[in-house]
Amino acid sequence: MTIQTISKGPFEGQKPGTSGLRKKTRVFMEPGYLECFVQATFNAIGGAAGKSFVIGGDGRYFNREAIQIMLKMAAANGAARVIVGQGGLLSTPAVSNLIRQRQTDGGFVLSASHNPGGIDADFGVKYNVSNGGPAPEAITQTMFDQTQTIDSYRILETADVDLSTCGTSSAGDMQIEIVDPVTDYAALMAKLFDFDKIRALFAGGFTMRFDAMHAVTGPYATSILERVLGAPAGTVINAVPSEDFGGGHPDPNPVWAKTLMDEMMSDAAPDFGAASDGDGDRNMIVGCGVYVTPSDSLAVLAANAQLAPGYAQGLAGVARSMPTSAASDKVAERLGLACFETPTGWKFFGNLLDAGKVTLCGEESAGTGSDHVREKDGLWAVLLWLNILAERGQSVASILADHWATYGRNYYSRHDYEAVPTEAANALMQGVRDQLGALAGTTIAGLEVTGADEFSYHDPVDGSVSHNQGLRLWFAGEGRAVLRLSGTGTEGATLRVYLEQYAAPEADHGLTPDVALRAVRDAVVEITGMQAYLGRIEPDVKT
Ligand code: VG1
Ligand code: CO
Repeated sequence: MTIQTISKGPFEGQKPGTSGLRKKTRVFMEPGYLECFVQATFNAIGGAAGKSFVIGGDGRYFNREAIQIMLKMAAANGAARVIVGQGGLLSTPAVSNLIRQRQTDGGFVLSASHNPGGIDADFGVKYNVSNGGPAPEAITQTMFDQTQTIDSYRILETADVDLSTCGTSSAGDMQIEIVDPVTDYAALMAKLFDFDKIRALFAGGFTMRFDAMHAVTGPYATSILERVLGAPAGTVINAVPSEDFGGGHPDPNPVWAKTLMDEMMSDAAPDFGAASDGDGDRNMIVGCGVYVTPSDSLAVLAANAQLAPGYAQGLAGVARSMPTSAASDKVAERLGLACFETPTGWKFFGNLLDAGKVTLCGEESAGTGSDHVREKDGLWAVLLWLNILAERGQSVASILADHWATYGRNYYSRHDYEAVPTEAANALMQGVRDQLGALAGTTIAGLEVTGADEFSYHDPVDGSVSHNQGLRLWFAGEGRAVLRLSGTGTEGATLRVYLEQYAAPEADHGLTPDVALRAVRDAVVEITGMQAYLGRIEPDVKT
């Protein structure tokens, strides 16, 4: 075993953001960089001695090299056992499941999620704890503190492990088990959903397109949808994970999954379309001719989950991240379910799920999940939709229309302003913060502001408080805007502006989001002084 001493030079500590640590790939490849982050993580959890971990990633550039380094470090730090996905592949929800099923102490996911991959793109590492969920803030803070003082890491000098075949081997005293990435996950899905019903749906001619975006869900979707459920070959497209995701962003939204969107909006559209992101935790749902916003998807799933065997007992409650629309609140209210609002990032759902307070969780950024694991789960959401479609025998469009007629429609859109100079983004946010106390009661761009605040979350389970979780503005007529800075970007700052407008059950549900959200957007442009700070009011991406 070698203890490598490092000069503080190349390593710059950083607090893991909403979803682990993300950096340019070349930064992670600098000698000692990945190593220091991994050692800081081991130190933060009280060492790795005698512990067991799961390791896998989304197959992006540097995935396998990083795993080899981490295995040697785990061995040198005295870990007892590491479970690795064959070929180095494991989706984020599959890692969460393996941690829980095999009762390991934690796990690492190597991914920058929906960010592009390649030597000149992004890489990332997430650490999950023994409940299968992302490390909570107390641990990420300790990891960060460790990165500030770290001056050495432990690594075993040994040969690389063959990741390509399942089976057991060892590195020093540590046992390594290479497992098929799909098997355990597929077994869990078979327990939650009525596979016979879904099989019958496909056998009856129901058509679907699943875009794996050259990322990790390819093998999962091909195995479950095509092999187990009998969907025709070719249902899953872009199914082979590639190191640069075919040159695109593996981000399942109408912008990056444009080919799928175009097909779903065409005359030749299949009945159902879906996509997932780099690490398989996000989902996009599209019906023939109709896009389902992630906020609406959460609400529809909450209203219909009982149709699937795994949720037949009903839901304990529903949680959504603060910027997510209130569509799921409307369902919870009517069905008498508990309802929670948490900061952005899946780690905040963990306590609620562990305490049995909620069964379903969701984020506007295309993340939906349940208490089956402690991560959001892209393919799970797709299977729940399929189970509901099989039970209801209606199209996605008619399920959505029924839903809006019952609960009303929460028009919703997120506008992203990317690669903004950090100072400009901070100044814009501070400018709004300074006005918070004076906004309520004023009329801006013709719209009355009814309230404004900065969101702080009080965790009802452990009592912890998280401040500065986004600026909220409410408007007359159930309009809302939220402003926050991204924690996952790797270039400058990304300003996210979330726009929402409720339309009651009897109101017009046929407007385009741009039209329905115009008044709220005009007010936000004026309140933020966006033109002055950013030199523009048009976002880079609208989802
Ligand atoms: C974004 C999303 C957030 C999500 C996070 C991780 O964070 O907004 O909802 O939890 O990505 O998703 P931010 O800070 O950039 O807004 V993923 O698929 O990385 O694991
Ligand atoms: Co992801």
